[in-house]
Amino acid sequence: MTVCTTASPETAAMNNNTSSSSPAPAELQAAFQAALQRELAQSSEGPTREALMRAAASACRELLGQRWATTQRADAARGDDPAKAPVRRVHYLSMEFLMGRALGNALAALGLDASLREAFAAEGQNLPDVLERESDAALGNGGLGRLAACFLDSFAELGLPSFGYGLRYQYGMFAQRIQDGRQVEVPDDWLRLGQPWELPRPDVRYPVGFGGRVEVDADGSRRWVPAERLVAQAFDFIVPAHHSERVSTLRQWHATAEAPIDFNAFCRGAHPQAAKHRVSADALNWVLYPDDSTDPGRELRLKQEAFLVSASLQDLIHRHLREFRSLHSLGKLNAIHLNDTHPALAPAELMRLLLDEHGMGWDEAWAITRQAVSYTNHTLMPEALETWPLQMFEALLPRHLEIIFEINHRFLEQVRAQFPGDEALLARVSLIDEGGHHGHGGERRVRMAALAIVASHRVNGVAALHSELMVQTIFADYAKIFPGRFHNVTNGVTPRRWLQQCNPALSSVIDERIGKTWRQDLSQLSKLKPLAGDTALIQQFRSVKRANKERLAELIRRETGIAVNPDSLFDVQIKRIHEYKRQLLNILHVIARYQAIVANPNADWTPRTVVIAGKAASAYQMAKSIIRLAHDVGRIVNSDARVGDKLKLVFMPNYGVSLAEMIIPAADLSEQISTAGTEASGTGNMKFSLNGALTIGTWDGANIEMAEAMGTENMFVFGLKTEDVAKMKALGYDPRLYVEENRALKNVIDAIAGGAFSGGDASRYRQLVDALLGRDTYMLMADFADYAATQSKVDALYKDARAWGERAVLNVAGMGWFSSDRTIAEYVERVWSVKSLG
Ligand code: 26V
Repeated sequence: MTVCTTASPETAAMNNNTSSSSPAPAELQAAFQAALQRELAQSSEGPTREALMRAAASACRELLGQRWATTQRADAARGDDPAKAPVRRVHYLSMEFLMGRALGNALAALGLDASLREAFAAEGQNLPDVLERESDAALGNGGLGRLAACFLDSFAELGLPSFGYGLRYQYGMFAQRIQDGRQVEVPDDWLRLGQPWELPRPDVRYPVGFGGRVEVDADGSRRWVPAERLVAQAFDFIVPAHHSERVSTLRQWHATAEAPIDFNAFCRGAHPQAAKHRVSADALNWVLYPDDSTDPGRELRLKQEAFLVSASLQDLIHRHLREFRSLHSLGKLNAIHLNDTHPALAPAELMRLLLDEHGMGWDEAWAITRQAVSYTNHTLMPEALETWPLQMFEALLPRHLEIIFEINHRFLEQVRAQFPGDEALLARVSLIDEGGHHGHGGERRVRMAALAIVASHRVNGVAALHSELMVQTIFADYAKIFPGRFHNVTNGVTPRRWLQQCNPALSSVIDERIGKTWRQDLSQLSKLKPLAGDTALIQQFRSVKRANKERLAELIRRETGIAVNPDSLFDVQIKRIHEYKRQLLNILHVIARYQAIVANPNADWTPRTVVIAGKAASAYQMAKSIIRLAHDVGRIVNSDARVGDKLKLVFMPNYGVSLAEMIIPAADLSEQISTAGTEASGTGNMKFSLNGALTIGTWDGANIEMAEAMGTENMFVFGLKTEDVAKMKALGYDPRLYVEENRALKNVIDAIAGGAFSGGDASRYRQLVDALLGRDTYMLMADFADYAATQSKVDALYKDARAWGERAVLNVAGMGWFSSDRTIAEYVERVWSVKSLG
């Protein structure tokens, strides 16, 4: 799929490439050997796996650097052909990019796996072991960050002129250790050994201010005089296309002080004082906020957001002026996309730059801003809607606040004209929450989602249900004011990482049947549908799965000491730990099954290995308690001789992109069991199906569209629907009634409450049990019976290997729609193209 062909012959050649023309192996070998010599000169350890990995990475980096320059030249020429509508350059602003490892992807994209395999063999090492030495770039929390990484892959693949913009955090997502069954967070020092991938751009630097005051000049124009000035410095991370020579760029900003040392203070011997600016700048680089459950309410986070936005937009303007000489065409030729509200200061900053620094008038600046900006919402959880205390905002960003007031004033005038007399509506939609309620102690706050919506020409959700609920619930008022602004773009995942690279054996099986083009055009997978009954194909699927399960079993043994049987059904739930995702429902089912096995050990049980992995936000006590319960239950179940292989519960520590790449190809069953209406989309769900796992899931997020694509009969769907949840809550939901009428469920709750898994300590899970029997916000009790019954259907089908295998094939065959290439093509068509501006 190529959506963007630009005018220049150079780009056409770059795009028009079905198989990537890789550099000559000799060229790479030379670059690799030179880099390896440099590595060896820096260490006395000899050619370790680390040294090989770093040498390979720097050899690739050189090649990618060349492709980067060619891509930029081609993109800069995109306006040259007057006969063609020029392509817009997309600027994807995100506080998170969860890239994972890069070397395997780069080698595959450059077509260099084979030649590096040889080079490593010459040093007595094999490719997978070397690839494993690279640390994950984990600059994201979860779904939103990983989606951004898949998008960069698709930007490159589709040849879209683009920049991803993020921050270069020194510490990414914390590493999770487990001590005595409890999560312990350890800093993720991912830059410790240097970053073989990044290209520092010392010449790309922009000033970013904070604090200070706004001055009014004699002519009435306003000028911000910041109290503190930092410098944003660019580091590029290059993402190669797999089927052309194009690349996409992730530009990450690093903060330094404008004057890193106060020389006078230094000479006085006041060293801490002399380093003050440096320390304050460095705080911005420090750490990725690991908390997606609560608004951290921290000034530093707001500074990070403002820093990202300001540096990125200055970079955009600089490039646009270089290419087109004038700012009038900025909105037409550039798209600025907000990945959730974290970069929602962008419209205010763009207005400031256009008005104050480039002397443009309000109306033109606003028209340009509206043309450029678009926004994606990624969650309906009300606690995730960002707002900032007005006082803090004003202290840090006084000029931006003035601009937001002016945007708000004009917006509310429009609403007043449209809905005369509706004062309540004005208060609800205002960009400023006047604090007339108790939520935040009555203080005034800036509503970032409101700013993002008012300033955008398009606002989307990430799956059909989510986009519908978005306009019916959290954004209902705005949808009334701006009908037509809201739409859906269902998420997708990159098939290069999430099938080709993580599951080479299954990829070969698929290649044999339908050819290799699914890597570029995932809809090709539908050709597997008529083959789903093919015994040989089912057998091949099965043996690939079996091999992947053996590999995972070995990893589980290494990491946790637990021996699991690769013939058992691998039942997997891996994602952030959150109450709405209901890992607890999964654990309750494990306990029920455990009790049933003990009561009736000779029944014909389908052996199961339940695998859970995920991180809990550090301040999220309930999520941490769920992790501990998983360990407590696992300890009892896994050591009970009466149970043996019939049931195991494994918690794999330190979930991340690389662990997911190992686990997903080995899963038989994918758990996607959020309360209906709570999971915006999910993308893990897609990765599992793509790798031939069957899904047990609720009618939620993208599960719905997946079921529709593959045939609902091929998914194990259970539980309340969104309307049921709403109705039951309205009528007064009492979870105790469900417990009283379900003997198995009652036994489970009693066992936890009585301390059966906590050495008799009845207090350990009191809060958790009270939450279930009290409000049960996510309706676990109401869904338990159907969940357990559906799990029995899973058991029954798994016994019929042929029927199971046929469905596994149908799952893969149904996943063609869920490529991030399709997602990005939709964004281009409806949000980012010149045409979409109307
Ligand atoms: C909020 C905050 C608040 C401040 C601290 C840091 C932080 C980080 C993240 C968030 C919001 C996270 C929202 C998110 O990850 N949503 C997920 O987006 C996926 C991609 O669209 C989607 O598949 C998942 O269903 C959705 O939960």
